[in-house]
Amino acid sequence: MPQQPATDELRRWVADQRRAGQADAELLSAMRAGGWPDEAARQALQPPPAPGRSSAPALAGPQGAGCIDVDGHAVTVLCRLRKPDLVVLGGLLSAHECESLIALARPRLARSETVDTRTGASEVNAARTSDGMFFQRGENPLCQRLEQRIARLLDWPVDHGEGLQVLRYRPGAEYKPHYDYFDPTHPGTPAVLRRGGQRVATVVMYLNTPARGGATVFPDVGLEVQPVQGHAVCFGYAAPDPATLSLHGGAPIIDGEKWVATKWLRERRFD
Ligand code: PD2
Ligand code: ZN
Repeated sequence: MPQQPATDELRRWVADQRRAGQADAELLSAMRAGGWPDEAARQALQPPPAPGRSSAPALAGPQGAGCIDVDGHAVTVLCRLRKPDLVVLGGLLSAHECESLIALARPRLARSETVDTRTGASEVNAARTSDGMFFQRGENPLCQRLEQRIARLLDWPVDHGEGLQVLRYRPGAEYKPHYDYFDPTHPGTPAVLRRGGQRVATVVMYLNTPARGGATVFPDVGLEVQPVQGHAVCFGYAAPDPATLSLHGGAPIIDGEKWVATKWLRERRFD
């Protein structure tokens, strides 16, 4: 929990300033200069969570220890952490589902792009040397089934999720440490947030077991999750803030290939 959450009054002030044409980066500086803690200032720039729903899926909560039945599919909890809010799951996908997703994605791979939050445009990024593609949400029965499973497991609506992304890493390819949320101080972020709001959680699903290398790493806490076919690492970040310790990356592949599917969850409907 934040030490001092954004108050309604602070949110009203932000709304007034935005109407007056102030950019979020300026508002953030003004709040910091006014003595607001970083987390409260960043929160005030985000829409408040919908009533009855927390701002991110609860992953490391007390519920669902051991083996979880998700619509007849057995998923095992292999590891839980509270900071970052993270679980490692076994058997989220069957081997057949992994192979099918790879077969559907392979012909559509292109050099991976990331969103440049200064412009809102996608561009090739040297920090990410994989090939990738996006499925539309619900594009085929397999995507629908996996989206439904993730929604049930994390208790987060299907329509709050982006379409599945598939990445292939070849030897030497990596994804340098980064945050998956959009940086609220970047000028292009408000445009990106108009569609679905912030990202609040990530599910990285391993579609194969690489021969060597390719762990998903969390440098702030020294955690390395080894990719194993069908396993997944899910982590939440209730605020777009480094204090969530959600910094993570894909370590270089040393031998063989690594295939993952990533699902990002948004705070609101993503249409
Ligand atoms: O492939 C991974 O391990 C990885 C690491 C960091 C994937 C992502 N980020 C991502 O898709 O955001
Ligand atoms: Zn990531």
